[in-house]
Amino acid sequence: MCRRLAEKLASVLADRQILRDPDLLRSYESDWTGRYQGHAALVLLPTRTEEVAAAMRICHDLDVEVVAQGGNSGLVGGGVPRDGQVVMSLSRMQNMQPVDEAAMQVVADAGVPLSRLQTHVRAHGLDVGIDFAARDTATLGGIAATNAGGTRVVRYGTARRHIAGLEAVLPDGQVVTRLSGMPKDNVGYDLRHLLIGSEGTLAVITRLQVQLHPIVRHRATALLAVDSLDRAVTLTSRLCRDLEDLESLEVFFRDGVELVRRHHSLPLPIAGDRPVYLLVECAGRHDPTDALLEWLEREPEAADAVMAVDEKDRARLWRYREAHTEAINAHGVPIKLDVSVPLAGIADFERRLRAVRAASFPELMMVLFGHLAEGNLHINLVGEPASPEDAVVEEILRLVADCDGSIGAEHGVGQAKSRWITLSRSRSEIAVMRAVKQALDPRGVLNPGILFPPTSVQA
Ligand code: S2G
Ligand code: ZN
Repeated sequence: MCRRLAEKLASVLADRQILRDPDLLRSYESDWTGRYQGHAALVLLPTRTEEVAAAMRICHDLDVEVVAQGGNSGLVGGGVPRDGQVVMSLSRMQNMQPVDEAAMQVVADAGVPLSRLQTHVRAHGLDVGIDFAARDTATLGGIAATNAGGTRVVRYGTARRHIAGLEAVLPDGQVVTRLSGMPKDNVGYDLRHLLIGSEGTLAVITRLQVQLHPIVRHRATALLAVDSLDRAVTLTSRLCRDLEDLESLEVFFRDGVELVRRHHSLPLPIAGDRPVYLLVECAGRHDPTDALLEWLEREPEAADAVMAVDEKDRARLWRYREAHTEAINAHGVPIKLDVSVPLAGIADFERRLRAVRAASFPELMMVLFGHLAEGNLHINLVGEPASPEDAVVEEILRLVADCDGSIGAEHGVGQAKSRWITLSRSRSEIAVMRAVKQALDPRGVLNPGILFPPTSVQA
């Protein structure tokens, strides 16, 4: 099969676009945390949609499974092969069209890293409403496939709100293109929204039309230290109510700060040893500093706060938040669970989660951080669990469900949480999702084992 497959693929791709050498395959076979490893039969490096379509058609006709991969910055094992799939890497698809200033949109290939797009559009006085620490590696295709969030969701929403159109290759090689970009283009089902968040299970997204917004050049950033997540939630509600230029509201805790401080030899961000930190950033066309400063001065709960005095100081404060991932990974390969809980119940969830850890897996270090305004916590567990990892994951995800939360917030479901989707989706919802998968990918060649539970697990 492999020889016949390689021969057919050689008729549509150049030899340098078909990787076979195990040493060359390796970086595509493991996710960046090292937690998800697999084996690729081949890695394909198409440079444009037509090549993806031709290669997809060949794989489909030979019943060869395909995993689409962007920057391989995923966190749930959704973009790495399991056992002999072909990896369709979009990393060579990096074309960006000129910015459409009238519509404030731009069409870009799926393999463009977020930071490249940001540079491209900022030169035109426009910006992307999505941002997060992995901006140099995460690509537009993966951002769409997982409906990524990041640190500006409180103001601009998740990826779904920023994709005005897309082009994708269906499992049988057909190309669907909807790049009209018009705000009102309602003719039947919206394939764009069906594919956003589908984690490469329905189609390979190859181009995106990104909705931009006028760049905001003035930023004011403050770090608050508070005594509990309850207090942080109270402040969050007030900040969202009072500050029209609020753009980021990030929460992290004493233990994560300690890890970052040790990893980077940093001082305490604020004098004193407080359990919870809230990073607040406002951004506007006019300087929001005074508004934020006045709010801090009149808010009695914000007694312990520092304001960034300049760009360098702003970056200093953000580092305590953005360095969490790397500091955790330096400590060991984490079990990462990205969940959402209704804001009103998130403090109670945190207490119960810490109690579960203490009772069920005290041997694991647990670091929490995330995007508080949307109730999104990133749960990181590091160490050798005494019980099977699945048992640890299941106990936490069942607690999330018990707190009316969602087991998937912004990283996708991937391999990591597929067996537990019934905790956040009803059987009828899963039946509809399976029907859509069956309709678009009847041979099941696209990203099998992702999103849906293994058939052994009835869901
Ligand atoms: C974040 C990505 C990294 C992680 O930093 O907001 O979504 O470690 C995360 O979960
Ligand atoms: Zn996040």
